[in-house]
Amino acid sequence: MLADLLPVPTGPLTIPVTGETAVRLSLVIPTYREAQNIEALLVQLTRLLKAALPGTFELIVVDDDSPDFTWKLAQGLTADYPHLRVMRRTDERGLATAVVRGWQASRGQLLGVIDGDLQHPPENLLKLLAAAEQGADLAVASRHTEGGGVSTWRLARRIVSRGAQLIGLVLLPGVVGRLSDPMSGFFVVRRACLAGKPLSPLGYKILLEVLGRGDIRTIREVGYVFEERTQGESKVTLRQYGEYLLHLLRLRLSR
Ligand SMILES: Nc1nc2c(ncn2[C@@H]2O[C@H](COP(=O)(O)OP(=O)(O)OP(=O)(O)O)[C@@H](O)[C@H]2O)c(=O)[nH]1
Ligand SMILES: [Mg+2]
Repeated sequence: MLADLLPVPTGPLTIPVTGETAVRLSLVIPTYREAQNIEALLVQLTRLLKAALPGTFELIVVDDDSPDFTWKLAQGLTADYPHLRVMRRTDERGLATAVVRGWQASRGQLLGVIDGDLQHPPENLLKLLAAAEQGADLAVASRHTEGGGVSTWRLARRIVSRGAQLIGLVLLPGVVGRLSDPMSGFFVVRRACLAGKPLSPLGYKILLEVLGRGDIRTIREVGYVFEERTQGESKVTLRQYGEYLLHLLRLRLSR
């Protein structure tokens, strides 16, 4: 039988009540029009995590009512995948808030996020988990540390990406300067570092919100290569750059 869709949660991110804490990792996969990728990704993640964390992980797809029915495809797998939960949002949109809603609905001691388009190689998750097990509050997959890279990005995109990081460094040095890849969308964080914090991100960069509002003491970075998309389309437009600047300003004003 298929599982029901998860209701969209409201209220703060809480520490799960005792009994439910058996979930070690809740990994959120934000999706918008990823019908061509979602099944392959869920198959790979399931294989990997069944071996690494048998019975103690959950995958949470948070889809913004994709016209290609990504949410429905994911829901179709729930009969075989009891560790999979699916949320379909219709009243709110945006990558970063999707991640927060997924975490709010989750039960894990560790909270993670990975893109739904296979650009984040799933096997790197094991290195992130190892870093968390060794005590890191936040373990980030980084393109700019040893072993990291951006495959075949054009020069223009590299410059824009680094330029955005520089602006972040000027506006929020204490946040953006804490690691080599503050724009990463692939990381694992201890739930206790975020519980009770007012998370209200804007745009794409959920990691900025985690760094800016969380109680993060130790950070580990793990190098990975950001792969090219082979299926589906990027959703990045100029709008995301504008939202990034507003997000930086909002975080700066809240400090
Ligand atoms: N729920 C939700 N997911 C989104 C939204 N926008 C993007 N995503 C998902 O977030 C992930 C990253 O988005 P992409 O558009 O691939 O952005 P990117 O990987 O940073 O950039 P590219 O290299 O251009 O693909 C993918 O899984 C998208 O489907 C959104 O508004 N809502
Ligand atoms: Mg992508």
